[in-house]
Amino acid sequence: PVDHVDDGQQFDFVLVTHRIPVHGRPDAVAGGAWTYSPVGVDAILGEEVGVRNGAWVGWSWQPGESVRSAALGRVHLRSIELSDREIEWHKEGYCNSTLWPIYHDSIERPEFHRDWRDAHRVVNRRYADAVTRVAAPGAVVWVHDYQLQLVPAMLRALRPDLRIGFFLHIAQPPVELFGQLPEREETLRGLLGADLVGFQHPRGVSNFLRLCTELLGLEVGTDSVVVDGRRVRVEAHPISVDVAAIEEVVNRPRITRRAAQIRAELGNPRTLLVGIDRLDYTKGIEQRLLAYGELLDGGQLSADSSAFLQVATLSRENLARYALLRERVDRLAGHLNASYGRMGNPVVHYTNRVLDRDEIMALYVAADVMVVTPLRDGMNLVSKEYVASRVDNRGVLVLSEFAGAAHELSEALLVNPNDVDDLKNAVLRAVAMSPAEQGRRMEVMRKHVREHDAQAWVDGFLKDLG
Ligand code: GDG
Repeated sequence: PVDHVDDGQQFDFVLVTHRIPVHGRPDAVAGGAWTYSPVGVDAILGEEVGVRNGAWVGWSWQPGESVRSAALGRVHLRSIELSDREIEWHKEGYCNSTLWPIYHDSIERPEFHRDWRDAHRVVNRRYADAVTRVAAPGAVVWVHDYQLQLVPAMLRALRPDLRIGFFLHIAQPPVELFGQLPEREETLRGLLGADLVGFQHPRGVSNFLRLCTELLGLEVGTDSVVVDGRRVRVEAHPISVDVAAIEEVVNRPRITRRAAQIRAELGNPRTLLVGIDRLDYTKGIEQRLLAYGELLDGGQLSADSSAFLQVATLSRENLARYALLRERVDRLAGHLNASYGRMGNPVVHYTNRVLDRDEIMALYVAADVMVVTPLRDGMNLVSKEYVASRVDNRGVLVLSEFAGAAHELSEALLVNPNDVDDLKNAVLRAVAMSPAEQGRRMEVMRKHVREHDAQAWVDGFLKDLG
């Protein structure tokens, strides 16, 4: 729980994300407090805000709240309010139904509505205004992700004294896709308000530079763009996971016991394949289940020797295409169980529940093969978390070449998830892989994520932002 403060204080470091990691209502019962609960990347970012005695600005996911400030130790939270209409038009509309599909290969068709765009502009402006109130002269401001791409330029216009960084968590599309966006120029100009624009993958950098030339006619170098006489740096800063924290958790006896218990509950299959994703059409959940089904069908795998456990936490449930996806995956899992499972012993274990962090870690420990097959993914932290969790250097990662992580985790079995045969072959190779080969591959990948962990990502970005 956090205390409320609203003291007009200003800060030398301001982190800006669409949401701040709190729940509860600051003005409600329960002691009138938010609960501040950052996990994963949020925890690392929160530590950085604390170390720098900074402020964190974002939406608290609470409609119509009245208290907007709180402090947890040295983390000062400042919340942005969004109306129900803005949640519908800016978040569910523009962010999740216009931008998200375009930035994911238009797997699902993007929708364009001027009302959504207008709400999006208003909301971005609200974030920029909130930052100007808490940023001290010359402060460093780090803005995150696709929901807030207009903020850097708005901030620069309001406060040219600020040092502004922007990081995009999803993949920057090439001109052939990005060019569909009616607000393509406005979006690029929004980002160019920053001093440093960071992407997950070198291809994000080259796509962005090409967009600046082709759509804005700007002069670009290999890692910068000149705009209005200013040089904007454009760099790849692949995000990562807190390897030390993950290693600490998976080494706890309670987690190893739970991992063994999970395997026992699933009938101690010789090979346990696991997938963990938000239920999103970009994650390739259907593709991997189809491939697994064909392997059962062809007799290359059996329900006696293998089991598939898929965690697909519900997300964006208000949107029709996510509801339809849920129905399709439900049907597919049901079909596989009806065809290949036995009474009381399903072959696909499928849940939409949000599991707690320890349970996710136990699943990583339990998984012989981690199947990560997105059709497009900025990075994909699940693949890096799995690698970080394999302290015994065992286990195989099957990874889509369309995840940003494939650029770094080259010792994974890389697949094209649109190619069912390729997926099937990779799964069979994973199942049959010798412990020696598993160890050799996992060791290389573990070394990489240890040397490039989440703290290194934060430090690298902020050092270059200067
Ligand atoms: C976006 C980009 C980029 C999942 N289920 C549960 C749970 N999780 C956790 C995982 C992981 C995180 O959620 C998912 O991260 P991903 O990176 O895989 O995917 P997105 O949500 O799409 O994230 C992505 C990322 O931003 C960061 O830049 O990598 O490309 O799309 O940490 O462990 N955690 C808990 N219960 C669950 O049921 N506790």
